[in-house]
Amino acid sequence: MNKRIAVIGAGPSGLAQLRAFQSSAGKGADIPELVCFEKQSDWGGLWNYTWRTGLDEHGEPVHCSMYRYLWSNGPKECLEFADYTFDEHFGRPMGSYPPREVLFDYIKGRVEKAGVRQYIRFNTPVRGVVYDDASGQFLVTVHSFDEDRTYTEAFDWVVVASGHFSVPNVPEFPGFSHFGGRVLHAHDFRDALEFKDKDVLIVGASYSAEDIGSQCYKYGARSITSCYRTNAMGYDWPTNWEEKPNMTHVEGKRVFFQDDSSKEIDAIILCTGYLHHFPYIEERLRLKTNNRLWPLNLYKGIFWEKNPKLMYIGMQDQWYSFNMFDAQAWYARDVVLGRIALPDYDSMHVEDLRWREEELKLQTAQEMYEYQGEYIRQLIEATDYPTFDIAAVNQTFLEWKHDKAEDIMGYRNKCYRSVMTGTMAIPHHTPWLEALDDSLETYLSPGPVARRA
Ligand code: FAD
Ligand code: NA7
Repeated sequence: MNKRIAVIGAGPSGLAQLRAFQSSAGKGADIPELVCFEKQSDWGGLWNYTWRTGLDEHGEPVHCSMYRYLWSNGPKECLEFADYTFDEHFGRPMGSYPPREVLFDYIKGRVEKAGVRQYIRFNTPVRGVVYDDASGQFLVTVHSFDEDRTYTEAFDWVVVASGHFSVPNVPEFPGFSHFGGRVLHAHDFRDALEFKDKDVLIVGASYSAEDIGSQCYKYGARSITSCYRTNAMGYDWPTNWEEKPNMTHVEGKRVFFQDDSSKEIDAIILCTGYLHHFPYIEERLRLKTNNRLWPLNLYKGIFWEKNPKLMYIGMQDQWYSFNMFDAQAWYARDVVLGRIALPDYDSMHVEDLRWREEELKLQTAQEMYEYQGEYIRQLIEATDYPTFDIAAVNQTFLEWKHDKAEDIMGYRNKCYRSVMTGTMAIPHHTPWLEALDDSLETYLSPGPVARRA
């Protein structure tokens, strides 16, 4: 095939796309030339941890939003690759909520086996994507930091897999500019030990709020106050954690809340979410959405309806993650390979609007992950991605929700069964709250490892 496809980003979504094509090539299919542009020096996306915050060594915004001591916030059994199981990678059962480094190792294992690193140009941020109506191709402009050179190449398709949990949404509250402590966004949070013995305020009520607050608690913050805009998280928090309605303003180090209470605070951590931000994509091709289950204008949640040679992977809010990216990548691949035909614009958009209509009716968490599960099921049905029991994964999500409601600081000690292999997870050697060392070495060892100072 004398065609070219650009994949932007080598995180789990971009790697899923490379793996999808490689899998077809392995079965004898003629695939387009693959070029993946990755701005970091390694693959893994958010899972590729860096201590850096702000700008990186090249003056590029740091992509990483993960932090030290981050453990999976959902059961690994819900994100397992159907074509590369935890059993295959680790060769033995383990806990259900591994730390970041362990999941990073798993993500790498699949793509190392697939041999797709050769397609990736690292240290190469994409600076521009425009569609050239005359040639019917995309012109992708990138900068190579290794060569200190900006260049443009033409592609027949573009897959945007640059993620959407990296550019912080940063609200401002009156008094911030004179706050006597530190204000930071979750994106710049790296090490909970910084907040030991401090009174911390967490703004927001979603995953980052819950997890960063829990990290601060685990590593010795004096108190945690969290505040919400819409709904309280409502867990049975430890005694030094209180939840309040949103903050209104700050005076010195005192933070005021909507219930007229106030508290002296050392650090405010804005866990206020992220922006879908694609400044490098020309306006008429650019996805604009908030973080939700059904961003509009993407047929099948993938294809830019006005120009479906442009595809987006992983742009949804994520109950499902790695295996959803796979389902999308396999589907996108089959469209590129001509195995699946796309309908005309009107039909695509009507279907798109139908999914949005359904999304707007969702009330409960259960309805939400079942909705996303059904979406994935339909995608998988159309391709040769190994089918798996979505209903069973939904059931695991249900148990996870119950386990969290029962014990927010203990749910990570629970174990679930893999729907891919039937393997039951086994408890980690140290309960999560006491497991201060999150290294791969310690996690995989039979017990805590004595580490050099
Ligand atoms: P990313 O992982 O963000 O990867 C995008 C890649 O694109 C990056 O490598 C980036 O460098 C590259 N890139 C960006 N812009 C450019 C550019 N202009 N040019 C070239 N390359 C570019 N999911 C779970 O399943 N379980 C969890 O426990 C979990 N925890 C999370 C915790 C945090 C703090 C966050 C922020 C997210 C978490 N997630 C979790 C969700 C996470 O979004 C997915 O797991 C996954 O990383 C998404 O993959 P992605 O490839 O779509 O995006
Ligand atoms: P989310 O899930 O998008 O949540 C953002 C949260 O921030 C949500 O609770 C919002 O409240 C809250 N928010 C946003 N703006 C404000 C203001 N101005 N004031 C108060 N609260 C605000 O982002 P997360 O970072 O938690 O999670 C993203 C990913 O990271 C996720 O996949 C995880 O696995 C890790 P709302 O409920 O909208 O009122």
